[in-house]
Amino acid sequence: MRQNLVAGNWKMNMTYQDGLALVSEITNMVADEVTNSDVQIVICPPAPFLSAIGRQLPQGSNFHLGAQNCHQKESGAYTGEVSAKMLASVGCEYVILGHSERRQYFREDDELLSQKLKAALAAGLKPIFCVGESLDTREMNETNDYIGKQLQNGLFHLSNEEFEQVVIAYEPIWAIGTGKTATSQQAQEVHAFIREQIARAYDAKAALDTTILYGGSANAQNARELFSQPDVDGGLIGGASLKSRDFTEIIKSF
Ligand code: 3PY
Repeated sequence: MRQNLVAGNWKMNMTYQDGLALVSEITNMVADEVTNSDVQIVICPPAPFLSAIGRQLPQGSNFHLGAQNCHQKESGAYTGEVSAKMLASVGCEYVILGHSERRQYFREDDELLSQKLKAALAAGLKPIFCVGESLDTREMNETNDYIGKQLQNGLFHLSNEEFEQVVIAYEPIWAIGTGKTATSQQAQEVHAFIREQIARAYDAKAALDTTILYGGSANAQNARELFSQPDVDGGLIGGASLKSRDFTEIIKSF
């Protein structure tokens, strides 16, 4: 179901103690706003803190726990890896898949991401599936082609029922960790394009019902403008999710 959603992607930041302190600040600062609104908040800490952070989130509230990655197999001899089933067993409801940092540094391609999506869905997790173009691709006017292929090859193999569980995040690579943000108009154009592609691959209802987040240096200053766009349903937040004041301002930006 389409909903306003803000997810904090901590990436490989924070110690256990800092993470607990941050979550306690966030939940205290926005307890009332979150209870009285329909915005969903997903906290995605590093894997070792998931269980403890999950216990700290107010139960039965709009706060949810998410992971930053999962392995494609359910279990086995894959030293150092974490399966979707394990994530679900510690209370995760969401998992980020296909973040450009994983595509770039860990060579995750459409084929692998397709397997990870299936594994996440089989474990009952909701994937937050990331797509986004490089600066070169944008400057060559190939953004739509590029994102269309990422969707087609990585995501649209899912059945209608599986696809209903998916959140999409548009994260232009040139805006990640660079301090550059897409203008609200650039974000809106790509989000509208993604919705059109969903309508073609599935149907108009699926397109209307899908939550599409913007990510890439979204912050307390630009969130309101971005979230006011008709096809932007919230944000996948990097650096600004590590500061309670910034993250809570973003949560209040709808
Ligand atoms: C960023 O905003 O830097 C992100 O990559 C969010 O996932």
